[in-house]
Amino acid sequence: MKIGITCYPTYGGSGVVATELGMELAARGHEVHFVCSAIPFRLSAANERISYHEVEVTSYPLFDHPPYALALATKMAEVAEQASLDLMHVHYAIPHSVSALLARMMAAPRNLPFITTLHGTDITLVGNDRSYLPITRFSIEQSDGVTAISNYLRDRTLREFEIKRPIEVIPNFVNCDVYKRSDNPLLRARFTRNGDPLLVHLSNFRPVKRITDAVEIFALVREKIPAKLLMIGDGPDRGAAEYVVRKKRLSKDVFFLGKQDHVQDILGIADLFLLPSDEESFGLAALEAMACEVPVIATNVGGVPEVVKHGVDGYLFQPRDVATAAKYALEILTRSDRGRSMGEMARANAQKRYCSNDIIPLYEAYYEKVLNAGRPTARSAS
Ligand code: GMT
Repeated sequence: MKIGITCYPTYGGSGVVATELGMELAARGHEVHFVCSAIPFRLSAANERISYHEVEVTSYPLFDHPPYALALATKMAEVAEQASLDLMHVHYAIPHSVSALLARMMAAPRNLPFITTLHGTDITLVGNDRSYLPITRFSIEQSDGVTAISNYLRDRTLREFEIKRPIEVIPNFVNCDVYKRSDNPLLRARFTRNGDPLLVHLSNFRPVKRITDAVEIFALVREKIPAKLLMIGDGPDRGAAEYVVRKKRLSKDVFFLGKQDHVQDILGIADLFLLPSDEESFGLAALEAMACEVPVIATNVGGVPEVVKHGVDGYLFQPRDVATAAKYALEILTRSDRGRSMGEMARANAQKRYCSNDIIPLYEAYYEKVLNAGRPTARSAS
């Protein structure tokens, strides 16, 4: 198949999923065209079946806001024509599904179906802003196929947007051959020389991630045992988290590593993953940690309980209850095996339910289903 993929290229879960999906599809023989405003940050162009088409958004003094959605629609239609795309697959509804809808109309009479994958904040935050709700609902209704990355997100979208069409759940995935335990002693020695436990957090540091809570949890752990915290990522709340670190005199114990390309290397040496978000429709970073045999302590919100089983892969706690999270963290880290058996269980569960080898074929089958539904014979038969 020839597949166009659009996503936000910046540090964020939806871009990661779209990029990993494109690379997995190319490895399985499909031709993949990324149509984005910049190269997605995890995209390695090692595969000849992957191309990248940049959306150039020109500005003009008259425009308060450069018209990204229109430039994107134009580029999608152009790429569809030049590369004879079979379909477009857009990640994050706003504004990508609206652009794909325009591109489908521009491409007519050529058939250019599009699939929208909902990731979370496109529904839970942006889509619920009254001004965005009608157009988000419209573009979801108009999509040729819609997927959501958890049951929670599907149910919430159907309920809050009063959507009547079916939404297929295709969960996020992890490449279990790439994300695995590495126990790299040299890398570990960069952060801890005497075997102290390593806690880790990974996100885009937006307010919804509550990264100051990650530091607060660590501070409570650090009061009881020596330990280090690795903060991977960057974003608006980094300054606030650095302030808490300084205030609690933890500067020697907390490392802000910035945006990292190969997060699996760091996850692979960690002992515990912290995900204290206020809202999380899946929690991809937690799954990546689990695949690396790292137990997870996460908030009991959104789709997280579908991924992390309380008492099995780690523990769940109520948002902002840092004391309970710290208690769970200490319970794991002070065990004689420092949570290794829980980590092994976490990997086994990640492998059983979320390996790319099992999830990518679900996308392929869904593409086929959408393509078949759009073929003239199928239309006249229905
Ligand atoms: O977490 C973010 O704010 C980024 C956001 C995105 O769309 O880039 O992440 C969402 O999509 C991820 C990938 O499907 C999910 O794992 C995250 O749970 C989801 N974030 C939220 O729901 C807050």
